[in-house]
Amino acid sequence: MNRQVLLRRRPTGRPVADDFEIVDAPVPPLADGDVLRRTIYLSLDPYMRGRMNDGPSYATPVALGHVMVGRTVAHVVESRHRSINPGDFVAANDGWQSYGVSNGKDLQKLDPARAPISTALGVLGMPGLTAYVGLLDIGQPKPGETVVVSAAAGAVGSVVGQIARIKGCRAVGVAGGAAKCDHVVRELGFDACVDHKRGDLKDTLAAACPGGIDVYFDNVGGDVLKAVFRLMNQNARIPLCGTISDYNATEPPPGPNLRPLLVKRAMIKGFIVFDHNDRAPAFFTDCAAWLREGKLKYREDIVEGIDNAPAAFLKLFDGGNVGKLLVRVSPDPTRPIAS
Ligand code: NAP
Ligand code: FER
Repeated sequence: MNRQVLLRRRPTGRPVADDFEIVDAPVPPLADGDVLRRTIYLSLDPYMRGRMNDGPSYATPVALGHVMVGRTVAHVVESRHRSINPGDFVAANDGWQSYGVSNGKDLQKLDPARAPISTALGVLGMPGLTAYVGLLDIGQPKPGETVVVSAAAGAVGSVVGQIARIKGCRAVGVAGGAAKCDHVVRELGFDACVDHKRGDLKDTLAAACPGGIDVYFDNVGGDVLKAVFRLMNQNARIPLCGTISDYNATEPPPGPNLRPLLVKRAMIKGFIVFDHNDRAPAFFTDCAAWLREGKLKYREDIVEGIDNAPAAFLKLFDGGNVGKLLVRVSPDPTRPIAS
């Protein structure tokens, strides 16, 4: 049977368990050319919150009663496709379910010898590419500049700060709690990390950025963005990647004063990773090399079992995850669980 997590109801504010429904459906039969795969990892990402809403939006909402969307890493169990074979590992877009079937056009083959297959959802996947294009193409960091990134211990932010260091910048993270900040500095090698839960962000951020801020890679919006504005240098760049602090808001949050953008001739630019697929080859070459050389580290937060996906999803909004949030839907044959 195919266990699926469906969108049962559109959430108001923070999603709750009753917004989802867990069902068992039959695995669909294969037509000629089709590929059946078992999900190993499901990626949980903040954009999924937007897909749960109705109304005008950037992307088609998940229809009520349908499987929640999401990118997956899977093991091919049966294939009627010419070049995809049982035993192959693939990245797919099967969503929150334990099996997927398609004609294979949407599948990307993975080589477990090249990198752990789970990295196709994180450091070598969409979040990694987001960090790469947002920082390098939009942020345009120069050696010696100060780069600040929020959600610094997360999937995107952790890569942003490490690439900033590789490019000769001072990397300053903003993260929730002392343990995360410690991880960001000690394990990921940032120069400093400021705890946004301490409440004195204006002062702590200023102390961590004595030369001001040249690039702010914004993952959260809200109060962190407000604190950054005061510290911007002339011609600062702000790649606007996400505003997770308001994804569960029920009314529009009060906006910051934008005047410092004018005074500092700063540039703020929104971007969406899907418009930058032309950069995927360069991203993959660079990040795979940095991983092999030990210059790029990553952490994964792996939750066991698809039934736990709805509760795990909320970690993104509570700051409960360190690193890329994944659900292990079935065992990973390339990486047996240590017990
Ligand atoms: P993530 O950072 O792994 O997880 C989300 C983190 O956001 C949480 O762990 C939490 O960390 C932080 N957070 C949540 N609520 C917050 C708040 N109110 N104030 C400050 N921090 C808060 O997630 P991710 O997948 O890497 O995504 C990060 C951001 O990038 C999101 O905004 C996402 O929408 C965006 N994104 C955009 C694109 C694009 O194409 N533009 C692509 C991918 C991702 P703390 O504990 O540190 O607070
Ligand atoms: C995200 C937040 C916003 C994201 C994408 C968007 C992929 C916007 C997408 C669009 O407008 O098409 O986390 O991740």
